[in-house]
Amino acid sequence: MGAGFYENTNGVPLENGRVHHLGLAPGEVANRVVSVGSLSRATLLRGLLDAPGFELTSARGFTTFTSTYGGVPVSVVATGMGGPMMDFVVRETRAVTAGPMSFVRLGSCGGVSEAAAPGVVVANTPGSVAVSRNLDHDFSSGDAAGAYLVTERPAAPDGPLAAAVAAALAGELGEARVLEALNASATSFYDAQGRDDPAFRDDNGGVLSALRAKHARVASMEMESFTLLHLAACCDTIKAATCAVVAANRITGAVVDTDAFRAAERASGVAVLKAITAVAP
Ligand code: R1P
Ligand code: URA
Repeated sequence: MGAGFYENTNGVPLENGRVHHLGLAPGEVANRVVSVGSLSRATLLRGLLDAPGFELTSARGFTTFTSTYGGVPVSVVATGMGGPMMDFVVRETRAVTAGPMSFVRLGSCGGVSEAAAPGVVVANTPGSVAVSRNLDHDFSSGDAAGAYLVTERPAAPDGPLAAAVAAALAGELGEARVLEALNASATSFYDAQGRDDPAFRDDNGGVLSALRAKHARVASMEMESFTLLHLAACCDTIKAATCAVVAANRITGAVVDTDAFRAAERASGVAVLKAITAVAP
């Protein structure tokens, strides 16, 4: 009989000793993980590590780089987009490591307060709420009330790790370019972030104003931070913190210059690597 497709179908499935979606085996991912959305940002951060080190792209498109920064083991994982992708990263890296872990997400985001100008980095010391399309809403009714759900309680980061990230960002970018504020993670780049798409009935014209009315400290919107912070809060052995570079301001319509965005990603990458390697997992 041939080997099964994978083992442990009711837990974290393993395929030849490797987690099924990230493709990693024990020893290939560090206890400190910097999570980024895009492969280009992961590659930029890999270039900041002490040496190129281990590299794996899984069949499902997750790329992991593992090496050291200042002599401390660290991995950079290209997560892809959305909460479910972050869920794979957190659970499957947890499954193939031993001992405490720490995660810092360095993302990009939309600015949803005037202060979150393009090129500013939002450090989510207050954590993140979540915004989702309400799948029980009748999108044919013509009544937008109740079409989106905004959580009440933020998922909080680890305090010392989040403070270290904010301080390191201020050190690399200057205090004026760092905004400590609440994030909102949306289930989509489009509907739940209030973008117009006339091809679909989205009932989302009021979603950003409802979010801002409910959470006065919200300044950034992206897609993965809530899942990371929530899972860390539901696990006794994981600390997490998040931050993101503002690509565009959703209130003013201002968009970051490409070179300025790349420079902010790089400086933030240095900051995040310094912070995650300075704080014990
Ligand atoms: C959407 O363009 C993507 O950008 C943001 C969102 O969370 C989403 O993943 O983050 P990343 O730049 O880290 O991917
Ligand atoms: N990523 C998002 O999810 N939203 C934005 O507006 C920008 C980046």
